[in-house]
Formats: sequence, C-alpha cells, structure tokens
Amino acid sequence: NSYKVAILGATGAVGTEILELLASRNFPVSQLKLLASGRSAGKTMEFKGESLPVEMVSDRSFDGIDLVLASAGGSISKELAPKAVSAGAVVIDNSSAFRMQPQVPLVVPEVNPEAARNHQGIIANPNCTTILMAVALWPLHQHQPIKRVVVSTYQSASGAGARAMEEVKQQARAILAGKEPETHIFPYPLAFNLFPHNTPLNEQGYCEEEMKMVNETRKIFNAPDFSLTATCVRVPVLRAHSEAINLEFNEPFSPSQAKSILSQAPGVKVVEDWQANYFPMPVDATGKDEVLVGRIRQDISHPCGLELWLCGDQIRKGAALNAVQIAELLVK
Ligand code: 2RA
Repeated sequence: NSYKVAILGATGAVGTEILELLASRNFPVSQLKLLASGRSAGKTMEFKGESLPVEMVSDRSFDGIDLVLASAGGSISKELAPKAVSAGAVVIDNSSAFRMQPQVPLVVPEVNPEAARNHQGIIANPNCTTILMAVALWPLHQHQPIKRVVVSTYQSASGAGARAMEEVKQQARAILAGKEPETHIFPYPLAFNLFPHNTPLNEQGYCEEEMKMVNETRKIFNAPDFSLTATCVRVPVLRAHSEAINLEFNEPFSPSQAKSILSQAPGVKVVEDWQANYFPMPVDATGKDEVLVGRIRQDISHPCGLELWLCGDQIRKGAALNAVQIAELLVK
C-alpha cells in the first residue's frame, strides 16, 4: 500500500524535516502534496529527486488525501484539521491545538504506540520538550514508578521557528560587531543571553510551556496524578533542546541499573564518558534521531533520587521524526 500524503507547513523548519524523513525512511508515498500559507506558496521543494511545487493551502487541498502531517501553527490546524478529516484524511498535528482533547490521542511511539489506533481523525504530536523527556523517563517509570520529576529545560531557538534561528545568529553578529542586537521574533536578545520561556504565565506563575510538560506527560503516561514541575528556559543554541532532570522514586534506584535500562531503551542513546567528562551536548544531538542521555547519577540529597541530563534534536525527534513515526504506526 502507498498513501497520498500532504505536508501542511511544508517550508517551515519542521515541515522541511518531515519531507526529508519521508524520503530517507522510505515512507510509502504514492502522491505528495506540499502546502503552505501565503508567503511560501510558489516555491518548489525536492522529494526523491523530483521537484514539487509548494501550493497555497485552501479548503479543497485535502480532497483525496489519506494523511496530513501538519506543522503550520495552532490557528491553521484549528481551522483546517477538521476540514481535512471531513475530506477523509487522518491528521497528525504538531501544534498544541488538539493535544489535550480527550478524543485525540497524544502519542510518543516509544511510549504509547497503541494510543494511535484509537484516533477519530486527528492524532496530536506532543510538545518537543515533552517528547524528549518522555522517551527517557518511560523505561525507568516502567521499571519502578516515578514519584516526582523536577525538570529544567535549556531550549534552542528552533523551538520558535526557522526565523528565530536566523535572529539569534544576527544578534550574535551584531554584538560581536559592537552593535545593539535587534529583537523581532524573540522579546529579548537571545545571543549571549538566556531567558525564562516567554509563553503566557498562569496564576501560579507557570508558563504555558511548563504546563505542557506537566499535562502532556500525564496524558501520554496515562497517569493523571503524575507529579512533575518544570522550569523552561530559552538558551542561545540553534536546534537541540537540553533538559536537566531530577527523579524521585519510592525506593532507591541505582544509577547503574538506570544506565543499563536506558542503554536498551528505544529512541535513547546513553552518552557518558566520565574519564573524559564527556556527556550529551546539543552539537552532538543535532541531526540525530536519538535522545542522548548521560550524567546518570545518584541524587546526593535524596536516597531514592536520581539525576540525569539529556539532549535531543528539537526539530527532528522533538517534532518531525515523532510525527513520521506515528504515521508509520498507522500504516503498519
Ligand atoms: C518552543 N516547544 O520550544 C516550543 C514550541 N516548539 O518554544
């Protein structure tokens, strides 16, 4: 079998990665439609040696399409995903628009692949920080239930899109030239700086990005009371997120046992050379499928605590690869 596939948001950072992955993973595509909003329509993109036009998306774009991979922002997904479903397509949506709706599966293939089958037309791709963390925590949680998570994120510019990656480079050039850095996408200078994630804050002082990690993890793990607190920070890195994670269990969990579990965990690569003081870094995670995990160690402040550090490509496993892996689940 092969499928008529549409990429909505094809020219964005995630859309471009989805196109590359459909080719490199040889997804069974019989017809590929590249859809974008106004400013990107008219371009062409390469797929398996063929030059394809990027079309302006319209209500009729999804006629005859089997699968839509959407990464064009929440408002476009809200407007168009239901239309694509009515036209008979299944939509894998990378935006946060549908993630918490009960009838919409929220899927990380290494964690809850079975959830993908119960879709009613839309399947949601979790937030990048949630995906990267879930891939690493799930195998440990299965071995011994995690009692509490404290996570701090170090999020790359790519999470705010391709233009944001350009902006941080431009800001660095300006600063090195002794000029004032300009801010357009980001509210503050990111080059040689960092700032708490600037999504809106709730009354408890948590931003939306932090609450996504809490709420999405609970849904993916099917654990409504899962105890997690997050501090999300934007850092001057291009396209890989990093996370410092503290775990509390009910019983001691030895670092060596955690390391051996993670060494066999799907989607994880343990990277730690204690002699060389070499551990996961964004420059190593960039372009890779795996979540790199290291610095697995006893929490010296708690007998049942464990500390770990991870890096993962935000555009790839954090978004595009996870979505394509969900599509692969559907066609298996
Ligand atoms: C961010 N996770 O990094 C969000 C959206 N990709 O800003």
